[in-house]
Amino acid sequence: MENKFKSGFATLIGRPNVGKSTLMNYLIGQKIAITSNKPQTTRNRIQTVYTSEEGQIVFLDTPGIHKARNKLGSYMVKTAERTLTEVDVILWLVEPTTYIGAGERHILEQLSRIKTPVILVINKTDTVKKAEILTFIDVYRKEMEFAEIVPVSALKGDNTDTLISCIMKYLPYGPAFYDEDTITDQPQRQITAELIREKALRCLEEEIPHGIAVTVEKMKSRKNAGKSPIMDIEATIVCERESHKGIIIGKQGSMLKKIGSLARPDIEDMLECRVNLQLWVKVRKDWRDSELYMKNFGYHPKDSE
Ligand SMILES: Nc1nc2c(ncn2[C@@H]2O[C@H](COP(=O)(O)OP(=O)(O)OP(=O)(O)O)[C@@H](O)[C@H]2O)c(=O)[nH]1
Ligand SMILES: [Mg+2]
Repeated sequence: MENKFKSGFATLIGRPNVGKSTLMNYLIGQKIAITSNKPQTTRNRIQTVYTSEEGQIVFLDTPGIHKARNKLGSYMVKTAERTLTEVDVILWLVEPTTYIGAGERHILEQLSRIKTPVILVINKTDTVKKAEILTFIDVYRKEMEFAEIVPVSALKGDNTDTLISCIMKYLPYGPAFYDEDTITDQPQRQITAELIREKALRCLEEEIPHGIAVTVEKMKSRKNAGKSPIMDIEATIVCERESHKGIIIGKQGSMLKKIGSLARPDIEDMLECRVNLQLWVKVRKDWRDSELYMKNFGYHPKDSE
């Protein structure tokens, strides 16, 4: 039995907004990566672990591959592309459409240079008619040879069992990398910052969400809280302009309050205790082009080289 166990790494890549993080969360059964309907939500590589009797898959969720417009963008794209050569199998997620745009062409070119097996995952099948899916498969099949083509809906969980079986096929036999109860390598402090950023992304419009970073300054269990522990958390939302700061704070602090009250229950679920959350807003002009600030906010440019 023991020597039949498989284990290996699978990266999720694709253009922004195709549903990589939603799919990864669904597959591991927990919300670890934040998601939103705005492109470029994920900024770092996020590692999670799926374990079954058959084997262990270590998933790498990555930032969407796009045309970078600043240092943060290049960092994100490099972070994603670097995973291609580090894994046993690549999951390339695409939208359910017959149109292959410049974004997909760029990814096809990257994939043509490597030997790692690629599973094409056509996501969001809940948004199209079943009969149409075959035409998408045909269009992509002409572009390159895929190890497998699997249509799924990350939102509804359709066909995800098939996807897991397909991934297992391409993993080598070997012992698990992590305990079976390990879910992620993300520190709680980082998930806290990300959950706050997710609510900011969801509440704010226009260009503001892209220029936001979140730092957690304090995370401390309150002493003498008795049977029902409380964590005191202080975090800062960093933005790029004074005018953005005003919008993030909102009229009499209403927007900041909204972001905080949406983030708090999620953080409480994750930490499994009550949370007292205090949010601040700070301006750091054009931080997305400053390596120093990026490093401060958890995006280490050297890591992606
Ligand atoms: N209808 C439908 N929507 C989906 C599905 N999967 C993801 N979405 C939605 O697509 C949007 C983007 O999802 P994300 O998981 O954040 O996408 P991503 O690929 O991780 O995006 P980046 O991190 O920006 O690269 C969200 O609004 C999701 O709810 C799906 O199967 N069906
Ligand atoms: Mg994502």
